[in-house]
Amino acid sequence: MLRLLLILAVTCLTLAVPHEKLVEKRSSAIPIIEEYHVIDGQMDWYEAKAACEEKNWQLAQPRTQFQMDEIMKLYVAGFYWIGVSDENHEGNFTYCSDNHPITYSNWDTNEPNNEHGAENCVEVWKLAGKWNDVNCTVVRASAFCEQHGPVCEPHMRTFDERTYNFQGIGWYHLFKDCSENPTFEVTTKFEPREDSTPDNIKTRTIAINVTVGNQYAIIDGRDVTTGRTGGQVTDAKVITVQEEEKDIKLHFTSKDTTFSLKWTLRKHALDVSYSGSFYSGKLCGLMGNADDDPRNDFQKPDGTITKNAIEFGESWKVTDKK
Ligand SMILES: [Ca+2]
Ligand SMILES: [Ca+2]
Ligand SMILES: [Ca+2]
Repeated sequence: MLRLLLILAVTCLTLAVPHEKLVEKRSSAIPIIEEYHVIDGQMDWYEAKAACEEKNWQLAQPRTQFQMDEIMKLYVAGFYWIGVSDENHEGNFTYCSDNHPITYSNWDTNEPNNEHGAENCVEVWKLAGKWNDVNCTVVRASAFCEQHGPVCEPHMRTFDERTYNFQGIGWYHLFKDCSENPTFEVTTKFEPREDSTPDNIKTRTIAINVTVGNQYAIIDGRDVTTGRTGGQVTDAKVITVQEEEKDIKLHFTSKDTTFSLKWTLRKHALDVSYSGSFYSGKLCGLMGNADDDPRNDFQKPDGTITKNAIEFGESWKVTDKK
């Protein structure tokens, strides 16, 4: 069995290249918004959120004044929910899709005031796009939704060939051993490419860490370090790294399976393939579980499955690594 994955930040033209699978990564911090929509109605915040998600949109989460201005082109009158709340931690407003702290706000005078100690959801209530915190269960507002564009951007693709939009920044578990006695993990660090703009983040891989048992390889750009964290020096070497002119190739073997990574630095492309059967359904991370079923690939570390690509992607963030 041979599987391939490619993290590649390129245009759609590359889609035509045979045998290569694109990995689309899209920012959790600043998603690419294709379009804003209004769903009219008298809803509470949760109903509004569900109404957007029903259409495969999300409650609008304005992250810049430009985005707020775009949203307000749809404003007619009255109240409209947006995807901002401080439900999780009083006073710390976050975006509902990824729980990241808000990077932009447009509070009305004397807001947010958390009136009666129970105002945790945000509505837009004036033509100037001003925000008010209000009780999430108040049934009075329409929904501002945002639609994220898939189109021709680079994308992630799992071992089971599920594509998704995720451009997280920082260290993530690309894939790891989730069998009973796990032995390896592969983490990658993503950062924005030079041609990213605030409204259109495109990330690339800048470093890869592989650990297999007590052996490790750290690839940081062109710098490669391998070693072991104890154990017998006579242990067979299980990670091999080949540095070539255009790419760095890494192989490691666990059980009956050999994993191969090929990182083509200038193309910002990371190819992953494996041959073997032991790890079918026993992998986890951004590349899913490799059981041939793409539907269950958005499994989070706690075992639950989400439909939300950003929630899935962020759940595999390595939080203790800079
Ligand atoms: Ca509050
Ligand atoms: Ca208020
Ligand atoms: Ca799967």
